[in-house]
Amino acid sequence: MGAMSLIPEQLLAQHASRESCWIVVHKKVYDITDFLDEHPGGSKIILRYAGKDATAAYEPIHPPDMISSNLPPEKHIGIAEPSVSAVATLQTEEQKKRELLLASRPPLDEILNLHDFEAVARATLPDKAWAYYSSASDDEIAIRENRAAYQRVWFLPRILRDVTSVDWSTTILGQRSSLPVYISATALGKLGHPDGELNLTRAAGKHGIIQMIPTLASCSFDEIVDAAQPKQPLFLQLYVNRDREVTKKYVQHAERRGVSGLFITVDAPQLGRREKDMRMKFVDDGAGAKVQEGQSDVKKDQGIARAISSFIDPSLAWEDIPWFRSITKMPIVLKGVASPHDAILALEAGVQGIVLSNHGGRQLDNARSGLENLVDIVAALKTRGPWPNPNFSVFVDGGVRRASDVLKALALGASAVGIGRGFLYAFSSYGQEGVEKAIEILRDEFEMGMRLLGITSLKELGPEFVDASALHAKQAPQDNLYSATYQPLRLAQFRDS
Ligand code: 173
Repeated sequence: MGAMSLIPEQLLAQHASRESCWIVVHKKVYDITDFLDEHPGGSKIILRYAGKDATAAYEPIHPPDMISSNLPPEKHIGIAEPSVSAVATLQTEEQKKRELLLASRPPLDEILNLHDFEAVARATLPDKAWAYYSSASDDEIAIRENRAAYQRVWFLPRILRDVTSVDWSTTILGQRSSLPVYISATALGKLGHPDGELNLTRAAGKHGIIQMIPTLASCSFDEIVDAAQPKQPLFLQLYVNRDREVTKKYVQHAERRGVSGLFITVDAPQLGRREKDMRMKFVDDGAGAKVQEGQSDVKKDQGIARAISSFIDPSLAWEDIPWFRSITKMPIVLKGVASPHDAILALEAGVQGIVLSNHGGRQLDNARSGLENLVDIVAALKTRGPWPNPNFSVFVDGGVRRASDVLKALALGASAVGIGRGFLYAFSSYGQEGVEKAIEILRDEFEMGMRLLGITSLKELGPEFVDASALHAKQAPQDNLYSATYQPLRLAQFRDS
């Protein structure tokens, strides 16, 4: 059959089994029978779409050209008759429910802070998307501590300084930014909104802030860069492939397209266990019942992220850093540093910066917050040369919801701060407009925060503006799973009379 054959519904229906499995993606028909057992998400999920249009399920979690460029040409069967996709565009019950919820969401001008976006996202996102975005690892102690850490830092504002005009703009790795905030990489944007990461690109371009493009975006790298304005600065987050040629091509392509910073993720040699995400998979597939039937399929309980992360190279090591230096002139930043020892190694390795992060609490649980680590890491860096060091930036992410959080991190030595989920929830709830609103809210908060601190420029910030003496005095968030099963001891009992 030639690549342009028109495939009718009846023919597709004859290839709807494990023995012969055709699926439709973006109107094209593919024979994926031989690939079923290699699918990182398991064969079962594909078989659900055997002989049908799988576009809606495929789209959020695969780059657009993944199937067409990886499947050999002889498996490209043809084009589906229009009637096939028409059936697929009928709304599912979940989509209908979501649309109703979206119709009654608060109007944007009633959204006052980044928490509001999170509340709307929680109420309106499909369960699977919310589980994937919101989940963190193990007992979710680290994600909650990220937030709590900011509340243990207190301000020491100055008074009677002329704060008529206040400027919260800065430069990040040499690029202008209207806020000391960048959009941190988060994967799979189309789970939240049909335009996915492009919502971020467009809003960032309009308001002069910098987006870090995720390796595992739903939109392709080029779609994102094409959506940017001329000269709009962009960074790239990198998951390093086991096949270094793939990584080299990707990085050099990004540099040619004008990306101005490479953030190599170094805290994810294996993905953390995000149990909200994993449990969603059980519910969805009825996998519990399968286990009782004695079938085992190692892939079924992994959750979305684990299923698509098998390409990430766990052998990545300090010895690889010179290679990255040799393939690109972009500034290199290591994302996911926690220890002062590693901060010093990074400085000595000649990279241009580090992100103090526990990956939004999604990797090692109980890994300390970036904010708390900032204090110790700045102290360690000060022993190794001038501070602030114009050639070595320290960024922080995790738990940031307000400009006051950012001001605390800057006072303690951060160059800028990353926000991931905050912007993700903004576009999941309101698309590009939501992201723009989030940026405007932060801008208002910066204006007020700086005036009340008594500063007119971010350069004036320093440790004297905060009391961080309680920062190390952690009280771990509640261990909820343990609490739910713990049976309290009982005291001596009186006899029944
Ligand atoms: O935090 C994540 O979910 C993440 O970084 C990731 C990694 C691999 C695949 C998808 C997401």
